[in-house]
Amino acid sequence: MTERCQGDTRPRTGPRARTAIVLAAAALLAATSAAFLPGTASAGTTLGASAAEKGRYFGTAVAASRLSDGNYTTILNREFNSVTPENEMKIDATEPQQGRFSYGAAEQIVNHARSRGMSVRGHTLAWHSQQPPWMESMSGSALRSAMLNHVTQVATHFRGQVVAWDVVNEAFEDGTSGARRNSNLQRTGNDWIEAAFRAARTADPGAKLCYNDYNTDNWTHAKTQAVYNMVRDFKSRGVPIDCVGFQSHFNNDSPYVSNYRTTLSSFAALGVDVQVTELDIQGAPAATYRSVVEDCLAVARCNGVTVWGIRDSDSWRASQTPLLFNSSGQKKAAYDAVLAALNNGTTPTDPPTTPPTTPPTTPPSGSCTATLQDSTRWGDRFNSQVTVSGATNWTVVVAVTPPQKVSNTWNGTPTWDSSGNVMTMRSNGSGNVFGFTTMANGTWTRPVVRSCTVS
Ligand code: 9MR
Repeated sequence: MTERCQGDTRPRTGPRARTAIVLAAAALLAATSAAFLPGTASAGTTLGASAAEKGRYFGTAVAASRLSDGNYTTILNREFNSVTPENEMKIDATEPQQGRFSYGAAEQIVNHARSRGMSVRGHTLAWHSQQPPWMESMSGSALRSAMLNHVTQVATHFRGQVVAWDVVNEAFEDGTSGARRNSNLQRTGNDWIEAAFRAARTADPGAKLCYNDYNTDNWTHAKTQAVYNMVRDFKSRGVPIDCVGFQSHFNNDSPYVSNYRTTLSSFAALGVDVQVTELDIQGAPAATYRSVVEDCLAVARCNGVTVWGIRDSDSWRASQTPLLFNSSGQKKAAYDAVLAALNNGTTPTDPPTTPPTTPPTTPPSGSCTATLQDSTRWGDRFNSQVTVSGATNWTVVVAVTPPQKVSNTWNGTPTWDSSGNVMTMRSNGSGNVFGFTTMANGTWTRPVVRSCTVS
């Protein structure tokens, strides 16, 4: 029998209801256990939780102006575990006058996300578009210095809060030339991109640094090949690049193609992570959404998928109804397809290895008990799940061993101590099983539950 703790506000129930609850709990436990056996289907019920069980994130672009819309934030908080500010971190927003930085709207999104355990993608530090007027009219070495100062200031301001930065956005020409886009930044010298990456690395050494672009999905296209060659060159010369973002705005003129998976895996083979950064698909066909997610899951270094908005009415291409929720916030068929793909997904190019065989740890408890179990393990990271019994409003403290880092959590609200190694996870109404992904960074020590208390 489960001990009832002080602060346990569960309603007391009669014998029949108790039997039903016990049966339901047993079924849930069976489903949950199955979910964490490598290679089997899992039972996540939201995009973020299901993606996290696969060691991935599922994100969305967020507009600060919509955070006061309850329908919008309900879906955001329920479904997503990563956010990208849609416009609030761009150059015109963060440095409207030269040397005068403005972070209010970006911070609103960052705080909303991080206080709920969501990670943040930073978008974008250097771009030919959405430049403030003062920058648009600059050129030469003055522009180069201003651009590098911008990268340094913004990346420094958000240091430690952004897991991945789109350092440079859309620097290549469309069409068949494979050339760099002719922009004021490009005219400062061909090395402007690598200069931006080096400045970003110095400013925030802990963030992944990405190159991000559109129409780079089709492996046979000149633009895709041009970006690939740049990344290969950067890797060979030690330019600090960690990831490539594929915006993936698909429509009738620029459709999804089946070689998309080849594109993702070919870039990953260069030694960079890949991320689907701005996904939307004209008409939101369920099958295409499913394919995109399956392609990401098939590539071990595909970290996650971000859709470019929540409801169709939030989209920059609203008339194409390209998103997962309709304008009233209801789930579309594409949503179900994405969730199913996430729950069915395996990582065939990087099969999980056998989890450590040490028995589950049951630490001494105060008024509740938290049991940590190993689940899926990949080449660079592993998942753990913690089952809490004895309380619904619990707080569990878990520690990982440096240089391990927790990269993702689900079914709880985490906060961190200053070292970043001790996570305090609080219940958020998602039940009594929470999970997290630990980046091993070469150390495979099991995380340890330090305490379980009733909040
Ligand atoms: O969704 C963004 C929209 O609100 C802005 O008006 C537009 C201005 O350029 O930028 C949109 O986001 C773009 C993103 O930053 C980069 N890739 C293309 C996106 C869609 O235009």
